Amino acid sequence: MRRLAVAALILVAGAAPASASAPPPARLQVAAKEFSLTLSRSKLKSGWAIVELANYGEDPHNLRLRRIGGTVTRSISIVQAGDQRALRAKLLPGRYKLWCSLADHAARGMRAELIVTR
Ligand SMILES: [Cu+2]
Repeated sequence: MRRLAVAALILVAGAAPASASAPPPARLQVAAKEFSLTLSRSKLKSGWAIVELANYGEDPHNLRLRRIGGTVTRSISIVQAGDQRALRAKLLPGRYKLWCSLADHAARGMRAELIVTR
């Protein structure tokens, strides 16, 4: 059993490095201001993605990202005015809702939708 586990590890280690075979992560910038979220693109291909929240406003904002029908909410915590922060996530195909969860920001317009294609 132990020998089998070691053999499996060697197999995994021998696989091509991710950088050689996997495509680079898709990138999405979410520009936040009072009170809107503007996506740099409305569609992404499924797989690894880097989502960056850039705060062009005057107030702090955060970002929540959730696939419609999904159970996981991904987050970027509060970003101060003029700053930015990113998260890395593996996105499944579907429609995603993005919003700022601070106060009533989403209701005032800080929400957007993203389509992730196969
Ligand atoms: Cu906000």
